Amino acid sequence: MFSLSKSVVSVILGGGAGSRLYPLTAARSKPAVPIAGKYRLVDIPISNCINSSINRIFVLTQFNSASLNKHIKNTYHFSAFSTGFVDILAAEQTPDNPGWYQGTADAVRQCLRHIANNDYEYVLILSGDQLYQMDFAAMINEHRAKGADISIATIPVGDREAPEFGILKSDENNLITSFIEKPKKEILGEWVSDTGHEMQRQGRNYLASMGIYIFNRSLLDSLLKDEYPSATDFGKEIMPNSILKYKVASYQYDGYWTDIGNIYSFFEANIALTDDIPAFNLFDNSKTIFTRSRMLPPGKISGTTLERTVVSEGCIIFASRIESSVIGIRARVGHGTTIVSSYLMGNDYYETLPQMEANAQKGIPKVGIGERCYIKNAIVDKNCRIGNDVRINGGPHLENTDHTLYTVKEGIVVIKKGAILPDGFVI
Ligand code: ADQ
Ligand code: ADP
Repeated sequence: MFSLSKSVVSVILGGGAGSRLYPLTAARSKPAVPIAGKYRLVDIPISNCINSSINRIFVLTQFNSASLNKHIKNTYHFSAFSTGFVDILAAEQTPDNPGWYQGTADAVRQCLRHIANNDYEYVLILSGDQLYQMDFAAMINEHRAKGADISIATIPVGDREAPEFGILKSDENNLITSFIEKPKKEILGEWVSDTGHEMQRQGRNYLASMGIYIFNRSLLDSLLKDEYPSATDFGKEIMPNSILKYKVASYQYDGYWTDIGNIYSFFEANIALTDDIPAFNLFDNSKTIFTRSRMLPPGKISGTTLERTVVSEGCIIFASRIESSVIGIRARVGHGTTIVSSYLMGNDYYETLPQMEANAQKGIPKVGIGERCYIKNAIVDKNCRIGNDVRINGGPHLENTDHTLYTVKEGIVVIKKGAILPDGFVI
């Protein structure tokens, strides 16, 4: 009998150089970037796999960060009666390979010898930087029912987004007939598909690849090793070539899905969690997002008006007002402070009172946000020390810059991990 846990392994592409999420990726690999106050990016695809009964998972990452290892090791434990595991495969030097993964296909090729030690029929390839809750079982069932060689999950997108994605066309049986990676705006007209009445009404006229692929085991082996041994990317090389030779199916998805590969989309996806009914639902019993259980104390909040705010465990908050913001674990916010449309990632530890006193004598602010601050349109990475009367006013009026303490990208101010902003600092 077919069983997902016995027939499928999943490979999560944890990230290339990670430059689009800089400075959040300055000291950690992309899968370890904290999201939604208490999770890490990699928890999203791993949770989708586990919720779909796929429990053999590889995370491919460009560099092996201590925080990613610790997070995976402390979070994903499967019982002795299960075949499940989450293994990190970091790019490694071998005698016949000098260095990093050159792209998505190269990353999978370099890891095949580790993956191939398992028993499986299908490989599910996922991106590590997307926010969505998808049942992969339905996609795999359709792949099998169609007798496809490859399936690509697809979603209708509009004119603005189409040039950022692989765009494809399919026939009446949902088999893909043409594929182009990141088409120029000028030729989009040739790539319009019948996406259905509701999607067309929303102006979503193109079928985009979600970068989620199912490959039959033997085909993936032969594509990467024999047919295209020097291809580096799935989107640029493997997919456009494969549709000419193989049965490649489109699995159309119309739930919430967003790519969070850059600072602006990462910021937007986090702030969207504060909507009254967020498109990405953290409160769904059947689609738990797993993460490390930390045994943190309950949050303590005093004198604060909270509007559409998501607050994680272990916070100590005395602010005046927090609005449309995500407050991460162990965050500390002082009296009189206002925070609007911001994501505070929180802290890794609490300072003791003697540590705070010793630091105060040296003029070093406490970990967290001080008193009477104003923070808007910002991401504050972990363990920052923001003094009193600090003003951070992000928005489109700011130019992109990279300062030692912070970066501005598309109007979003990112305070770097562990940065110390003295009293009265203004951005
Ligand atoms: P992109 O996201 O632009 O397009 P790519 O940069 O190759 O493609 O990244 C895909 C995923 O792989 C991302 O999660 C990325 O972090 C990761 N990745 C990239 N290089 C890697 C490397 N060297 N090692 C490990 N991981 C790596 C792709 C497809 C498009 C599709 C979009 C959907 O090519 O066709 O439309 O995804 O988001
Ligand atoms: P990141 O979340 O930025 O990727 P890590 O997960 O590697 O970082 O670091 C978090 C860990 O570091 C926590 O478990 C915490 O115990 C520890 N840590 C970091 N700084 C301190 C500090 N100053 N005092 C005590 N523990 C710390």
